[in-house]
Amino acid sequence: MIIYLDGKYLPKEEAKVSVFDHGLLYGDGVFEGIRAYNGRVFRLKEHLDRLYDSAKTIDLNIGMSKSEMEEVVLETLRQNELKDAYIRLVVTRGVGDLGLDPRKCTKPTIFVIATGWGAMYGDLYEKGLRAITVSVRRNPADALPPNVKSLNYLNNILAKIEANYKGGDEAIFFDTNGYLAEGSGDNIFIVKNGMILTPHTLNNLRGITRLVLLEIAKELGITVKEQNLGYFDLYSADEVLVSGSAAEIAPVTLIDGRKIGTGKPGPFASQLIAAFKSKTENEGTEIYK
Ligand code: PXG
Repeated sequence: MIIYLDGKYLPKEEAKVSVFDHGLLYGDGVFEGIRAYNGRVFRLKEHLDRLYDSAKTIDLNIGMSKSEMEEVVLETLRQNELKDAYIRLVVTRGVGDLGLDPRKCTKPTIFVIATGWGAMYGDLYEKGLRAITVSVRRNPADALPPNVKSLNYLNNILAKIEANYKGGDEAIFFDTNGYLAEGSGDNIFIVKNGMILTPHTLNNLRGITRLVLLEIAKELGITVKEQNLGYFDLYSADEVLVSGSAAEIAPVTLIDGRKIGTGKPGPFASQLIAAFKSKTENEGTEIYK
């Protein structure tokens, strides 16, 4: 495995970062999780735009243009001879001292890992996920905006731990106002009376897969409403779905022990998953031109 690290393509064993890196010491940095399918990187531009917007929000200067970064991602895939891959692109504040002052970090650390990774939820795409609504709330937008894809994932990890203990495959977050927010690593959708309902994006990550799902819904002529949602909408849904670059599109069939709809993945899930598969197989930035 070859890793890109700060201008070099290195064997995995040699790709090491400092213990003084603020990405490690404080979770100070940003990242993207991207997939490549069939020799193409899916929605690369969107991922790069979000990476740079996240960095801008935390006042982190990546010091490399988006087109240079695009080439680094593609070259990492080529170095590893990958056609289908999961790509982790990380930019940290860089090496500093033991104080948290980011001004001490003069150069960001940039690395890209590319590896083969199949379906995250295995056979649950056919069976459906068991989800748990967790007591831990999504970070409020006026504290750490969930729109920033930061290296500080403790909020999400606390949610995942709670879901794990309660027998769930995924956690479902509400925000501090009691509105439905998202999963620990995916966005959430409710199907009700033939419509797709999903929260606005102030209390969740602006998922790239979320936008793809909304695009597919439009192409299929399905009405989508972005609105505040609560427990009522979740428990009484006909279908519930989650979306993410890692998770792709997955049906949720059990929430807090209650069956959603029939308790089996529904027709919207299968239709959206099929359309998503066709898009991922046919669209994206070519790796080997
Ligand atoms: N919400 C959160 C909190 C996320 O972390 C999404 C939504 C979906 O966004 P995209 O743009 O991917 O559709 C994410 C992304 C993992 C893993 O290993 C999860 C994500 C990213 C990378 C890895 O579980 N979630």
